[in-house]
Amino acid sequence: MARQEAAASQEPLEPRVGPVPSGPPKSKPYTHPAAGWGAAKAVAEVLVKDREVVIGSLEMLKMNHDDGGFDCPGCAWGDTKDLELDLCENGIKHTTWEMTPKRTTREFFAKHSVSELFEWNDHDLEAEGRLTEPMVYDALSDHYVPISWADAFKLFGDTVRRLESPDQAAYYTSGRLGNEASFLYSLMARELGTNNQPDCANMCTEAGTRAMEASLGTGKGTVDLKDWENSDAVFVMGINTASNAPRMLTPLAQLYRDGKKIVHINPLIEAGATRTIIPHEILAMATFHATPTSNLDIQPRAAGDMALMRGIAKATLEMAETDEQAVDRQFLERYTHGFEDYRRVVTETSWEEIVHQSGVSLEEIRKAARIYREADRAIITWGLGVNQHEHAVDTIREIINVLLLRGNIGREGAGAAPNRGHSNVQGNRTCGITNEPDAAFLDKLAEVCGIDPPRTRGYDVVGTIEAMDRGDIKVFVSMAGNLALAAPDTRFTYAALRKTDLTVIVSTKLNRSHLVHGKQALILPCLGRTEKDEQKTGLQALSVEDGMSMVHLSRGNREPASEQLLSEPAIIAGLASAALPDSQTPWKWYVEDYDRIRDTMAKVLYGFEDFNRRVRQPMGFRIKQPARELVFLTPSGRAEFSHAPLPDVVPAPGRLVLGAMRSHDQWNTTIYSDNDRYRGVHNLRTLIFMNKDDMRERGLAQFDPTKVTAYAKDGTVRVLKGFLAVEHDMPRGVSAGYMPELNQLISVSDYSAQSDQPLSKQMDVTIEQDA
Ligand SMILES: Nc1nc2c(c(=O)[nH]1)N[C@H]1C(S)=C(S)[C@@H](COP(=O)(O)OP(=O)(O)OC[C@H]3O[C@@H](n4cnc5c(=O)[nH]c(N)nc54)[C@H](O)[C@@H]3O)O[C@H]1N2
Ligand SMILES: Nc1nc2c(c(=O)[nH]1)N[C@H]1C(S)=C(S)[C@@H](COP(=O)(O)OP(=O)(O)OC[C@H]3O[C@@H](n4cnc5c(=O)[nH]c(N)nc54)[C@H](O)[C@@H]3O)O[C@H]1N2
Ligand SMILES: [Mo]
Repeated sequence: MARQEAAASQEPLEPRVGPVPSGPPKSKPYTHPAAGWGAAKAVAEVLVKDREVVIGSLEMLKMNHDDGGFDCPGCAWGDTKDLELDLCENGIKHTTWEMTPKRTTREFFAKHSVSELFEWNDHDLEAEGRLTEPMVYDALSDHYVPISWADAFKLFGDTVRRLESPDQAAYYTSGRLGNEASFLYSLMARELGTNNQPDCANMCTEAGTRAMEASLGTGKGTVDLKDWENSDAVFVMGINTASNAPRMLTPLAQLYRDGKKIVHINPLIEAGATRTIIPHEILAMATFHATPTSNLDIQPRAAGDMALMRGIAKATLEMAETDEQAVDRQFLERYTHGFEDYRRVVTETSWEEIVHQSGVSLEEIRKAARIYREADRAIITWGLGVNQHEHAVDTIREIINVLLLRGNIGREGAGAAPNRGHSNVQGNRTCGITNEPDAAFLDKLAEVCGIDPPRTRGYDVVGTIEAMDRGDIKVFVSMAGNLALAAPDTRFTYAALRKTDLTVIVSTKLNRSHLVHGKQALILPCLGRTEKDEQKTGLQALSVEDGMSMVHLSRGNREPASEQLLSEPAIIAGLASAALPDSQTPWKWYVEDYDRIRDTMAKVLYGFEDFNRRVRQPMGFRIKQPARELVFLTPSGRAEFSHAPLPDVVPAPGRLVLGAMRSHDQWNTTIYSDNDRYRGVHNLRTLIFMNKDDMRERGLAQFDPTKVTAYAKDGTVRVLKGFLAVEHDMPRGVSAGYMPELNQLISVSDYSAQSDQPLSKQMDVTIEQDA
């Protein structure tokens, strides 16, 4: 499909992603603290709805614990021994979603054709419950029909072996996949001969990884939970904490109580940036005692973060002229490289430009800089509001520049804290999932596993979609996830997926990626994280790595949703054995006992020595973080200042910047309801948040239908009609709505030249009345 064609259509692509609304849309500002009773009530509603009240609450107690429970799939926040009940509403929702008693059976598939299911909304598809057995697409009847596991593996094996080149297949990973499965999956792809290993990080946190690698020589964050507790100031940039990282509220509130400072940087003032009832403090909940979580809220323009950081650096350097302690000279001399050049770049950037590009007043920038100066130990954490822009890598490097100025790396209570998304997105990469593996890793893999891994760069997410469109990728395999909806340019992505010969989707519930399929298609249902994984030598556990680099075991304790489900490692071994009949890799033997996989991983992966023993320690183990120890694996052996000029991020006259983010009641492409409680919105997902003056200027009243036109870098134009305008407290020039609905406005060509990530938060749009 030509991009122009993909762009031409004016109708919203999906009938609806969220459920059919239960009433008229409502919007009023949310005035209660985050978490607390609203959250408790929401949890109760989910548990009652899924008739899992008792089981649900018992399961929760086993989550995130050091005594053999399972890792909460809700986010990648680190676990602690002390907080008995540091759970959150959204973690509970996410887990009970997997534990639903409902089943999507062969009778269901017999009743509904794929064309019919395609017309369903995504909420209703997943609401059918857990998948129960492998299914194959039957083109004659347009239905999915049952297939045995052996035949499913054979179909994959035969198709892959017929390819002219192993590079005609791509192996996508979503961040749910455990470490052992990630290792086996990437090994399979490389033994087959391809590095086409796109993953969800290509749309999520790639920018941060690249920035930190360039600046600090490591792609991982440098702080742990102890640091969070011991910080004097935390800067939270572009994260909707109350919805997407609720467990961060606990340290934020505790720091505030201790008189420490918290600064939120976000065009929207999110609920987590006001006050919270600390989730595990039952007494606080009972007395409605809320703790503030913010000392300063800064609302920059979209993508104004780099200019704001430059401003904080400039103010800090100005203070240093009279204040000996404002910058850490000793640290700069001993551990960094390029400071003088950076100082020059900062001096040459005028205050006028900084204020204009950040959209923040000089006074506010100085206020933030003062908080930064007065903190002995500071943490900067950032999320998608920073990662998903054109100049995200430069912006995150500017964040690191600011940290370096005051030696805020490698000290307790200080550091860089990229907020991760999926619970194991960091572990996927550690264990080999990447389209750009480094030579040292491949050498080790070759030596230990006796394979000859490919050395050329494979396709990432955007590259995979474009290659499918060209006909260069004929087999698409997906381990968890829902690429059809998560990827940009929905219409183009659908067309690209439909050109393939075979799609293989390993998942727990029915989703859009099963319905937008190749000529042949397999749905392979797997065990969820809460379920018992029984293999030949007994019950197995998988390991995961949280956003603070702690690796620990996750063990399910529920009976599987169906007897036919296989674990992800078992599915990978089945696929691999069918595609690689002469393989020397002992696939089946590995699956009999995951300790065997871990023994091999210990030999291949950096920092995994003695894996089996260390992962069984009470809280697991921490992967060595060189930058934390002030060891910088950069070419100079020092932390590198970057010197990028400020990009122009001010929208052209009449244009706005549109960002696609999450509502409170969704988990990526899984939509629980059409409410966004903390932003005060009910019964509506097809909306565009705008500043009231931007609305007035366009003659838009509350809930008026809009026509949004997005202008892509390649010159194509995409139009979306009928989404309702909703007034929100945000700067002029910024607009926002929800993913995945807004993905249809993002051209596949609109990815950052720095990170290759789709520009999910920086669409260039006009918004007008839908005549
Ligand atoms: N416009 C826009 N687009 C975005 C984003 C954005 O902010 N804006 N965000 C991006 C980001 S950050 C991400 S991470 C991606 C997400 O992209 P993906 O990771 O591909 O999508 P998810 O919605 O997380 O995947 C959900 C599916 O995973 C399956 N699943 C759940 N649990 C399991 C399990 O235990 N095992 C297996 N095998 N399957 C399971 C279920 O079938 C479910 O339907 O989307 C990206 N897309
Ligand atoms: N409940 C729940 N939890 C989740 C997820 C979920 O879907 N539901 N998804 C998980 C995943 S995969 C991820 S990656 C994370 C995502 O968690 P977040 O990073 O919070 O992701 P988003 O909801 O996309 O939006 C982030 C924020 O960026 C702000 N923003 C937009 N543009 C800018 C900007 O230019 N500058 C700044 N400073 N801010 C900006 C928005 O106002 C919004 O508050 O959450 C994870 N946790
Ligand atoms: Mo993510």
